[in-house]
Amino acid sequence: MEPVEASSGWGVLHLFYSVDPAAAAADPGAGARIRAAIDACTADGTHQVLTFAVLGHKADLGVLALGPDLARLQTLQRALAAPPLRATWSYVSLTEGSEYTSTDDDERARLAAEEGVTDPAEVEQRLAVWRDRMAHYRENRVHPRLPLKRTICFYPMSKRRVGDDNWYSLPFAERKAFMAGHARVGRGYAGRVLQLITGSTGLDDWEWGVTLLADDPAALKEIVYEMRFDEVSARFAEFGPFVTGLVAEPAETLAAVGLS
Ligand code: 76R
Repeated sequence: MEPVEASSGWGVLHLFYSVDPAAAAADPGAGARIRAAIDACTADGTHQVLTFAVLGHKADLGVLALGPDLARLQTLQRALAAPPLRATWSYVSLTEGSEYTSTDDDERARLAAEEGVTDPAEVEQRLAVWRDRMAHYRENRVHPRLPLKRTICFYPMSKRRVGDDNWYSLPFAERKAFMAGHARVGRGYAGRVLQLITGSTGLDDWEWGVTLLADDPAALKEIVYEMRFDEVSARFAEFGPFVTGLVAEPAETLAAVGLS
C-alpha cells in the first residue's frame, strides 16, 4: 500500500494479543517471525515499536507502534495478527501538540509576576531560551522517541460532556486555566513518569490515549491517583480500561510470553 501520512502528527497503534499455547508449541519459528515483522517496521529508523508482557489476563503481549506512515503500521498489525497470536484489543490515535501550551505573552506575564523580570533586554533574552525549550518540547510530543522504561500503563480517556460538566462548552481561557493546574501536577513527576498523550477523537472510541512509562510501577499508580484530585480529572475525566505491562526488547518480551 502507498504510504498514508497525516498532515500533522504520527500514527500510534496500541495492539494487544493473547498467545495460544498449543499453536505456539506447534510453531517454534513464531517468535523469530514476529521479531522480523517488528524489525521490518522499524528498519527505516523512524518507526518505533515497544513490546511489553501484559500483567493480568486482559492480554499476553502488548505492542506500541508509532511513526509517520499509517500503512506501515497496518502492515505490522497484519503480520502480528496470525496464530499463535490472537488479537484481543487495539487502540488507534495520532500524536499531537497541545492546544494549551504557554504563549510568549503567558511567559512574559509569568516572568514579571513570578520572577520580577521586566527589563526589556532581559525579557527578550529569557524568552529566546524559553522558546527554544518549548520548540524541543513540542517536537518531542509530536515526534516522540520512546525510551525503554521498565513498565508501561495504557488507557483511553475522554472529557465529560454532562450538564455543567461539559468540557466542550467551556471557553478556551477556562480550559487553559484548568490544564495549567493539570500540568503542574504532571511536572511533579518529571523524570519519574514519561507520558505520551495521543489524540483519538474521531479515530477510536475515546478522545485520547494515555501512555505512561516508568521504571517504578508505583509511579504509575501515584501519578494517576494524584491526577484524580486535580479538577480536570475530578470533574471532567472518563476512563476506559487500563492495561499494565513489563517493557523489554522484543526478544525478551516474546520469551516472557512463551514465544522464544
Ligand atoms: O503543554 C503541555 O504539553 C504541558 C501541559 C499538558 C497538557 C496540555 C500536560 C502535562 N498534559 C496535557 C494534556 Mn497531561 N496527562 C493526562 C493523564 O489519569 C488521568 O487523570 C489523566 C491522564 C496523565 C497521567 C497526564 C500526565 N493530558 C493532556 C490531555 C489532553 C487534554 C486536552 O487537550 O483537552 C490529556 C487527556 C491528559 C491526560 N500531563 C502533563 C501529564 C504529565 C506528567 C504532564 C507534565 C509533562 C511535563 O511538563 O513534562
